[in-house]
Amino acid sequence: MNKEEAIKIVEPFLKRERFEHTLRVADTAVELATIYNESIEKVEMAAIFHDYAKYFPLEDMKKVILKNDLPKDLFEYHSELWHGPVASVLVEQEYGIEDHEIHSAIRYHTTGRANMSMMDKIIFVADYIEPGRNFPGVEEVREMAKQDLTRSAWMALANTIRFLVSRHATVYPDTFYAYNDLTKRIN
Ligand code: DGI
Ligand code: FE
Ligand code: FE
Ligand code: FE
Repeated sequence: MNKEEAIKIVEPFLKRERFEHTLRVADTAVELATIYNESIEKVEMAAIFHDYAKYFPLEDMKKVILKNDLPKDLFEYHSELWHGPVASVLVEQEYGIEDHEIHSAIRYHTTGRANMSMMDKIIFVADYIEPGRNFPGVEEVREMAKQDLTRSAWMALANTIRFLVSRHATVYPDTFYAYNDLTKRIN
C-alpha cells in the first residue's frame, strides 16, 4: 500500500479536521524520520492510520479489544485511550499491514509506553507537535523535537500528565511507565 492508497482508506472514517490533523501528523513525522534516520515509508503509514479508529462507535471498539490480545484494563480508563490499540490491530486484519513497528507506533500513540522505539516516539511527538496543536508548552516541545527526540517525548508526557492531574482525570499506567522510563534515559 502506498501513501495515497492509505490516505484514501482513512479519509472516509475521519471528520474533516481530524483528517487534516492526520495529514499534518504525517508531514511532521516524516520531518522527524528524516532527522533521526527512520524509515519514511513506515512512519508515514503509522501516522496516516494512527487516528483511524477515533470515531468508531464505542461498542465496536469494545468488541475489538475483547476479541484481540489487547489489555482489558483499558475499559477502566477513558475511552479516548481505546482508538490507538484498536487501530493497531485493525490495520493488520482489514488492510494487511503486518509491520510490528507500525502496529506499536499506532497502538501507543496516545499513552506512550516503557521502552518506546524511535518510531513510537516519532509518532507520539508528531501527534503532539503538529502545526495545528496549541497546547501550553507545545512550542518548547517543537523546538526540542529537532534536537533531542527522547527529551521532547518526555516533555510531552510530563505536560500530558500535568494536564490530566489538573483536571483530576485518571492517568493510564502506560503513560506513567513512559514518563518514568524516559526520565531515567534523558541526560
Ligand atoms: O487522538 P488525538 O486527539 O490526536 O490525540 P491523542 O490520541 O494523543 O489523545 C487523545 C486524548 O487522550 C487527549 O485529549 C489526552 C488524553 N489522554 C492522553 N493520555 C491519557 C489521556 N487520557 C487519560 N485519561 N489518561 C491518559 O493516560
Ligand atoms: Fe489519537
Ligand atoms: Fe498524542
Ligand atoms: Fe492524533
